[in-house]
This record gives sequence, C-alpha cells and structure tokens, in this order.
Amino acid sequence: MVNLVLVLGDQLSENLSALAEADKATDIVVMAEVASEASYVPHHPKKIAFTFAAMRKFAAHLQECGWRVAYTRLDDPGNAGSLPAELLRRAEEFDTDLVLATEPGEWRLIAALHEIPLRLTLLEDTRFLCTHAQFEAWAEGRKALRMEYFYREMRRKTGLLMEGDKPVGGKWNFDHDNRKPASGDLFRKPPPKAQDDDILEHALDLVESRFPDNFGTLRPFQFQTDRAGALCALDHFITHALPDFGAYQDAMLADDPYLYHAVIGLYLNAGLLEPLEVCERAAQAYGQGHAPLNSVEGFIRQIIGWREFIRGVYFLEGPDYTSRNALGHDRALPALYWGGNTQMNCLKHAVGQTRDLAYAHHIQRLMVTGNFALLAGVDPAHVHEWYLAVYADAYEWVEAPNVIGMSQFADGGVVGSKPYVSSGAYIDRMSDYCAGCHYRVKDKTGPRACPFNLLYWHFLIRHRERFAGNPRMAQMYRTFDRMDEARRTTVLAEADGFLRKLDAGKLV
Ligand code: FAD
Ligand code: DLZ
Ligand code: SF4
Repeated sequence: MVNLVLVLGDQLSENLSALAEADKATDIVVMAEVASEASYVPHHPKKIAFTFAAMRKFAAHLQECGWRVAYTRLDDPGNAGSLPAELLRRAEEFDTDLVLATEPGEWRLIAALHEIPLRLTLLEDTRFLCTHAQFEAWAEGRKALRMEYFYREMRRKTGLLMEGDKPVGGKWNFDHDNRKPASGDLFRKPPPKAQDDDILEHALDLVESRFPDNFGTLRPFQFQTDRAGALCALDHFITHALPDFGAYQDAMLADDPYLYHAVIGLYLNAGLLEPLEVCERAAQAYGQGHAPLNSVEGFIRQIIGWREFIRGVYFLEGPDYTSRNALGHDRALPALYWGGNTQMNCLKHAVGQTRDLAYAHHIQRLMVTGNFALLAGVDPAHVHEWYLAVYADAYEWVEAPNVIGMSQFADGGVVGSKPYVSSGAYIDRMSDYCAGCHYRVKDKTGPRACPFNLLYWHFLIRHRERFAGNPRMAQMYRTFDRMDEARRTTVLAEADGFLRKLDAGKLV
C-alpha cells in the first residue's frame, strides 16, 4: 500500500528519516500550508513567508528528484486547514491509511498526529546529533543538568576540535577570551540578501494579504529560502564573521543587528543546513588558520552544546514544560513588546529590530527583552508566546527551554542554575544603547533612574527566600543589605511605582 510521507515546514532536509524510509517509486510526499500551523501564535510575517517559500522550493526540488508530491497551498480551495485534516484528505485521495512521518519538534503536533485514525509510523528525527535515548541516559541520575558537561560528551562523540581524548588547545571552553563590547564598523558585511524570485514573491504576496495584522515588517525580505541560499549564508559567516564571533558574541549595537553572528538558526531549524556540516566548516576554518580557537570553539559549542542540550531538555521535561511558572509571575506582557512606545532605548532597539527583521541575537533576547520581562515579573506563558511568534527561527522545541528555562527561570532551574538578571550596568557595558536613552544608567534612584536598576533589586527581594541561599547569588544580597535603609526603601518604592505605570499602560 502507498505511504503518505509527511514533510513539515521545518523538515526540509533531503536526508529526513521519513524520506529515507519511503519508496520514491510508490509513496506520496504530503506537504501542506495550513491555517492551524500559520496561526497557533501570531507568527512574524517574515517567518510565515520564509516557511511557505522554503516549503514550495523544497517540494519542487523533491519533484525534480523523482518524488511524487501532493502539495497544498494555503489558498487552495480544498485546503482542509490543519495537518491532520490534510492527511485524512490525502488518505482518501490516494486510497491508503499509511502515514510515515519524522517526529515533529512540538508536543502539540506529536499528539495531534497520534490522534488521526490512520496507521502512523513516527520515526526519530536523525537530523540531531543526540537521540532522545542518549539524552535520557546522560541525564539519568544527575542532580542537575548542566550544558557544559553535556557539551564535552558531544565533543567526544563528534570528534570536533579533539586531539584524541583531549580538547584542542587544552581547554573545553574559551569564553574568558570573549564578551568584548563592540564599536561601529561601516565595513562589517551584513549577511547576503535574498534574491527575488517568483516563488518568494508569491509567498510574500500571500502573507501580505492573509496576515496583514501580524506584528512585524514583511518587506524588504532578507532571508534565504532554499538550501543553496542557506549555504551562501553559511559561507558568508565563515568568511566574514566567524573570526570575530567569539570576541563579540555578547556585544550589542543599535545600528548593527547582526554584528558577527551567523544568522543561520532559521536555516538549521528548518532543515536547510545540518548541524554537523556547519560545525565542520567552522573547524576547518580553524584548521586553515582563518579563525581563532576562541571563536570556533564558542560557535561549535552553541550548536553541538546548547542547541542539542536545549532540545534534550524539551523532550525530557514533557508537554507541561511550557506552562511552568516556578516564580509565580503573572504580569501581562507590556504593550511595548508588540511595538508600543517606550523610552527605554535598549528595549526600543531590541524590539524594533525584531519587528523589522524577525531576528535578534542571543544577548538581545536574553539580557534585554528576556531580562526585562523576568525583572518585571511577566507571566512566562505570555513571554513564551511572544518569542515563539516573533523570531524566524522559533519552534517550540528550541524556543521553550530558552524562554521558560534559560530566560525566565520558570522551570525552577532545569536549564540554568541561576536566573539571568542584570541591572542597567551590564547593558551599558555590552552595548551603545544607554548613551541615547531617556533614562540614566548611572542613576540608581530618582526620576530618570534606569528601570533595570530599580527592577533588579525588586526582583531579588521578591524572590529572596528562593535565591538567597544560592552561592552564585549571595553576593548580590550582601550588596543590597549593605545599602542604608532609606536607600533600600526608595529603590523598592520606585520600582513599585514603575511597575504601576507599566500596568497602567503609561509611557515608560
Ligand atoms: P549565533 O549566535 O550565530 O549562534 C550560532 C547557532 O548556535 C545558532 O544559529 C543556533 O543554531 C545555535 N544556538 C546558539 N545558542 C543557542 C541556544 N541557546 N539554543 C539553541 N541553539 C542555540 N534559538 C532558536 O533557534 N530558536 C528560538 O526560538 C530561540 N529562542 C531564544 C529565546 C531566548 C530568550 C534566548 C535567550 C535564546 C533563544 N534562542 C533561540 C537561542 C539563540 O538566541 C538563537 O539561536 C540565535 O540568536 C540565532 O541567531 P544566529 O543564527 O545568528 O546565532
Ligand atoms: C512555522 C510553520 C508555519 C508558519 N506554517 C506551517 C505550515 O503551514 N505547514 C507546515 O507543515 N509547517 C508549518 N510551520 C512549521 C510547523 O509549525 C512545525 O513543523 C511545528 O511547529 C513542529 O516544529
Ligand atoms: Fe536600557 Fe537603562 Fe540603558 Fe536605558 S539606561 S538603554 S533603560 S539599560
């Protein structure tokens, strides 16, 4: 009997396990643009256009390779509206009840596929380096899951930057050479722009007409939408940015959204690039003397370390992970996250860049938008929904542990051993935002005091019982306790005042 081979919008890889198991001569590849996937959160228009254009190009590529593809466009009259409904429609059309699929990256979709009254074979997603079983075995019996130890296992497993059983350069991690602030450089080359073509143009027109109210700017559209383009983006990164990736990976500049970042997360997550090929290219650049070890090690760690670790946590922790709220935060997400006006220059830039590009780099996500939401006590479910919607690389398996875990500490410490919170001083050190801000980063109290300075203490005091015993946080509490009492009272009262203004929707 014919198999329906489901290929999802983030499974655009020729070596996908479902395709490898299928028979090109008889089986039918099913791909569908559906309203349910396009609207489970209000995705950024660029993310939807990227997904549809890349799906269409991948379907055409499969057809060129001899596959029979049943492709449904969003505006096709027969579109059944969801992936399960599309599978049922195709099952009737091709008179079969067999479905072959690679495991989706989201519990929601895995559950939905299991509910379809068809015979489903769900295969492991072999595009990742660490299987569920390997991650579970690694996590078994550990008091805490720490990425650094997992990463060493992955280095050993892949042999990347290894000399026998020893790490190249004698150390696993070169982060102490990194974390430098950056200054503007007119000659820094941004990633290559998308070439206009009919498929992309049609996808852009469709998104423009069907999702006119979604937060985010659709045009100009800058992303690549096929494997050849993604490989160009990778080449660009290896040639122009990798050498400085390490040193400046935590830096932020108002006029340079990309700095030395790779801007390949969306290609990796959609299946247009493979993690190992990307890391091998970086390791080769080191071998050829083109990029220093601190950059290459740091970059490889993000991919075989963080990316795989984060996915392991998502599947280990189970479907309830996204509803965790260990700190009991319940504030609504401030309107400024959806483009509302703010006088906080760092947030204005991080959100503005997100709106325009569907991209912000790690430190903007963690230490500006994430830090503020955490300090302000925003409900992590709202924060999760925002991140899942606004970034072109956002899929739940990778977004949720980064947001619920790393950024909001809502998992109570599964991903991180302490919350990522900082006052304005960190943002000032790593960026040029503060110079152009209405607030004064040096002011700890008073009408122009940087809100991060006020909220930082408010957060720590709100959660004193939980964090005071954490050895990595004890120093912060000692600092607070050394302030004179009047100052402590003022800081907390001003923080309360700021939060009241925020809740009232006043300009902050
Ligand atoms: P670079 O900085 O150049 O890093 C190279 C690659 O390393 C990335 O493309 C990515 O594949 C990988 N990587 C780096 N850090 C992580 C990480 N923490 N988790 C997983 N992979 C990582 N990444 C996503 O892919 N999707 C998300 O939805 C997402 N949401 C995030 C939310 C928050 C609050 C935070 C703090 C981080 C999030 N990240 C997410 C991780 C990281 O910010 C992005 O992977 C990165 O910014 C993508 O841009 P880049 O390709 O230029 O990455
Ligand atoms: C993100 C996305 C969007 C916007 N649209 C589709 C779609 O129409 N069809 C599809 O197969 N996939 C889409 N995707 C990607 C899915 O949401 C993704 O496969 C799941 O979230 C699992 O990671
Ligand atoms: Fe952000 Fe505070 Fe700096 Fe303004 S002063 S940019 S609010 S950190």
